[in-house]
Amino acid sequence: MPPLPPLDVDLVAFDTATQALTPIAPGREARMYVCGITPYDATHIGHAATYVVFDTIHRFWRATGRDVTYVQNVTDIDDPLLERAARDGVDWQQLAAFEIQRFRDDMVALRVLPPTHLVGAVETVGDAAARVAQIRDAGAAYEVDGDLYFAASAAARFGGVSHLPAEDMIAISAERGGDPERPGKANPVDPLLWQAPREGHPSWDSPLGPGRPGWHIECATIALDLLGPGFDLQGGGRDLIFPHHEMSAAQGEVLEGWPFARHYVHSPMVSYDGEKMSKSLGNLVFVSQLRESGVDPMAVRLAILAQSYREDWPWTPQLLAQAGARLDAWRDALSQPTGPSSVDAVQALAQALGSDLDTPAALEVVDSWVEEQRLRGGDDPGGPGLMSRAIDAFLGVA
Ligand code: 5CA
Ligand code: ZN
Repeated sequence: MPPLPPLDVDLVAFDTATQALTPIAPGREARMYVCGITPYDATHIGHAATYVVFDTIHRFWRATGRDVTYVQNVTDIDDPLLERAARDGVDWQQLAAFEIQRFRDDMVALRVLPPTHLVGAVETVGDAAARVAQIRDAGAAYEVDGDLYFAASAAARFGGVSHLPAEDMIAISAERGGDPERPGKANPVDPLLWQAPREGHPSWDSPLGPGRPGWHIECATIALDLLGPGFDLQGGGRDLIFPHHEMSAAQGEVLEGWPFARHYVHSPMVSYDGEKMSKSLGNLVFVSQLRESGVDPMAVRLAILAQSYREDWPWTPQLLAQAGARLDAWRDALSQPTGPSSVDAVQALAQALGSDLDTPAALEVVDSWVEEQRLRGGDDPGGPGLMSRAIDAFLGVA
């Protein structure tokens, strides 16, 4: 992070759980958990947009003088990963390792600051098993044909993240990894905590017997073990509100008390060709492909930052063209030896980001300074330098 003068601004953002604008981590320290990739295919613009949103929060905290602990997982064992590896006749661990490296290269190119801890589910199977045992000992688990399920009703605040009616929960869980139809469950939405070994699937030995952890307990375990309960922000795309973040929060409540996270912030879904960009639909624009075709990753980042995190948005080639033109104009203005003073503009930039992470407004603050430089110039020798450092620190644009 390039040095900046002290800026006394807090972050206010929209909390999914309270459905209200809320100050997040106004103290000296911030603890954030963001759900990471399932590494069976390349990073697409939707993933990139999600990690840029949370990187902008990460950068905001660092640029305003906070200590940040940022944890992100990698779902490096999961059914879609095993299916893709089987389809392509490759080892699932090699596929995961390859895609994790490609993801990291994409993030470096987009200047997404690395999390403090990037943790694979495979590395923490033992920890997850210990958490499953703790939930079972608390009386919040039950068995169905050898598999262990979480009794969501054991958490008094269950429902407090998504606020969905029961019938919507059932429908959505069927689409997102759940098994509401399975006979023998206490509640159709209850998720797997520990899955007994399946034919042809990897499994691990544990005090619970052999098997592997369910998806939600993996993230709850990593968040609780590395951040502790009541961490400041649980993040991820909006597609994770239910069941993933609802279930992690409920398991966290049973394990360590409420709240699992103080706040829940969700990034919008990026669509392409009229539908959510997703690996299962195949309507994808990959960051790595754009890079290989010579696109400046900073233009990709600016195209993402030009969108509000509060609304879903469509990716289009025009967005990239507009971002490229903006980038050229900024670089031109910033490469001059002098310019207008940028002290007030940098304050306004921080203010815009603090006010519900208003990245479009933050870009317009820079645009105004750039336009002033183009039309009238200025004689402040520190103007372009301070502006460059603020753009680098807050927006991650070089
Ligand atoms: N491994 C799990 C989280 S523990 C997972 O959802 N992986 S993922 O690879 O499917 O998605 C990685 C991140 O990108 C998640 O935060 C997800 O919410 C987000 N994401 C997925 N598709 C899109 C999209 N089209 N637009 C924006 N964000 C997306
Ligand atoms: Zn997760």
